[in-house]
Amino acid sequence: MAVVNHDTKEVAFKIVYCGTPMGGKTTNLSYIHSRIDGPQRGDLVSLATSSDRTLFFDFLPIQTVVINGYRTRFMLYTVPGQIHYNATRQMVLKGVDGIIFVADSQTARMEENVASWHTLQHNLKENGTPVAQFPVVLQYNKRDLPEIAPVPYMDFMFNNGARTFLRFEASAATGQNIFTTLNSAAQEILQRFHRAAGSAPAPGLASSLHRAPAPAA
Ligand SMILES: Nc1nc2c(ncn2[C@@H]2O[C@H](COP(=O)(O)OP(=O)(O)OP(=O)(O)O)[C@@H](O)[C@H]2O)c(=O)[nH]1
Ligand SMILES: [Mg+2]
Repeated sequence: MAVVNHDTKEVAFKIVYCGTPMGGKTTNLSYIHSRIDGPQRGDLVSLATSSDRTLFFDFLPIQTVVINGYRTRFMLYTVPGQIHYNATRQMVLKGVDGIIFVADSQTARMEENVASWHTLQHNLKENGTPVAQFPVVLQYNKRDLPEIAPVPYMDFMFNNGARTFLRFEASAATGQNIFTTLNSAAQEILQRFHRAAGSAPAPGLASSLHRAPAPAA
């Protein structure tokens, strides 16, 4: 649920990266953190185990456009993918405005992708934000690896219901479509927010997340 602060003239939205254990949720946030200009982003906070598995969540605040005089912030969170952390996932999902579901494209991970997708749908229903009516974007991650499932196969598994989700082939390791995924989720969230408020959405959000130039090779 968007948090509007009329005193500081800010509106904040919460985006949560969910998905398969080791699918690349934390790597998405690390990439975004490394490529956004300093003043536009806060610190990346990661609560992880010694082997870099997310224990509670990762958190990265980013600041984007000014809409009707209000500064817009997106609070990016990840959840732990490991099956036994579902209570934590449900806690992090409280107040969520939009979801990015990160699936691991490797053929061998398909069963875990499906289990994670079902758990997410269950959690969103419990949260009162069923997947059918909520901003959700799919990301088929790790497309840089060999032995990945064809996109039509992944669409058949995750995107063949009554609602067609926006979905992107991505690689959090190389940055392929990482900002495209984030911008699409942000657009869906803003459109929903403006529909509810009866106002016009801001144009061109996609260009408002300024990417720092790629580091020299
Ligand atoms: N080749 C490749 N490796 C990736 C990609 N994204 C993530 N990885 C690797 O996959 C492993 C797991 O990535 P994480 O970002 O920690 O995955 P996670 O979804 O946050 O995992 P949990 O927090 O345990 O659920 C790490 O070794 C990453 O470097 C990708 O697009 N391509
Ligand atoms: Mg993680």
